[in-house]
Amino acid sequence: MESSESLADESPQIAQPSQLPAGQPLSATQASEVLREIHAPIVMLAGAAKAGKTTLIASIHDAFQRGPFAGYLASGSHTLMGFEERCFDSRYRSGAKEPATIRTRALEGSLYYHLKVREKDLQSPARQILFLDMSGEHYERMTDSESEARRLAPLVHRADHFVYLVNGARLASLKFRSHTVSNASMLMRRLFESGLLDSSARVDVLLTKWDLVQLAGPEIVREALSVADSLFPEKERARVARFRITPVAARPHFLSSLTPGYGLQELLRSWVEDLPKKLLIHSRTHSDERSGRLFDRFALLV
Ligand SMILES: Nc1nc2c(ncn2[C@@H]2O[C@H](COP(=O)(O)OP(=O)(O)O)[C@@H](O)[C@H]2O)c(=O)[nH]1
Ligand SMILES: [Mg+2]
Repeated sequence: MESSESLADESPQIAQPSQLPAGQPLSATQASEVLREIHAPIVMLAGAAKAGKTTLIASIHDAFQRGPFAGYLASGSHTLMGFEERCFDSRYRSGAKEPATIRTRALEGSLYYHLKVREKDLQSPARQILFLDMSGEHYERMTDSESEARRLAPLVHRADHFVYLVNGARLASLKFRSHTVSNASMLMRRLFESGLLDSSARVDVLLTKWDLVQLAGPEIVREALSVADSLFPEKERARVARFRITPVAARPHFLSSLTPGYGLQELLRSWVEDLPKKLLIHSRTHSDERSGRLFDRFALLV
């Protein structure tokens, strides 16, 4: 089986661990080193090209430049330069009608962004989080090919939160809706059928660019919500530990009344605060009081 590192090998321009202070996004190997040190939860962002993955990460960084966000202050990042590069393009074009984000090149493979946050009252220790941004091409290939899905399996299993971005603007558009729906349901089916999402998975479906959906009118908002709801059958939702659908607008259009990072504050809190998957599995195993085996009950006593 191929390891997750093989994806990082596709990223020739990524710095080596010794160059970490450069603040560039981390490859899978570098992220493992950070993880060993800090036990940060991993938030894996999945979705077609242009769904809004990179913008989401950049908008969280941007929000922290303005002040507290989700009740946190930013207190550092190993990947500051990477964040800055992602944000630069949209800041530079702040006068433009449509904010734009530098495209995640296919060659970049899997890139991790690290963030350290602290409650704004500074009463508790800093918490850390890693976002995994992968080029949409990986997900498109995964939809078509079982072997690509297997290739990504170690990353999906390792992620504490599997976040699937559905392009809300496309969901709201008559022209693109059926294509968006069929792609999204094919990918979710592949993830369930190949066992990539199991009973320990926490899945967030984000309906991105919600500002554009709202600008299209209340009827379109209702339609987009009901299409999104029907995309993920109850039976599949019940197979994972948690399933939520949240409309978000990382970088709203200037005509929209939504504020930047709309919908992301509660999500960020939950991604930071929820027990990492590893600990969750342990705590579940240990609290299995139904087990009659003495050895299992022993685990409850220690
Ligand atoms: N109006 C609007 N545009 C957005 C929003 N989020 C992302 N975009 C735009 O959608 C395009 C694709 O975003 P990007 O983050 O590069 O998608 P990725 O390929 O999934 O990483 C860019 O032009 C973004 O500026 C949003 O919340 N509202
Ligand atoms: Mg991208």
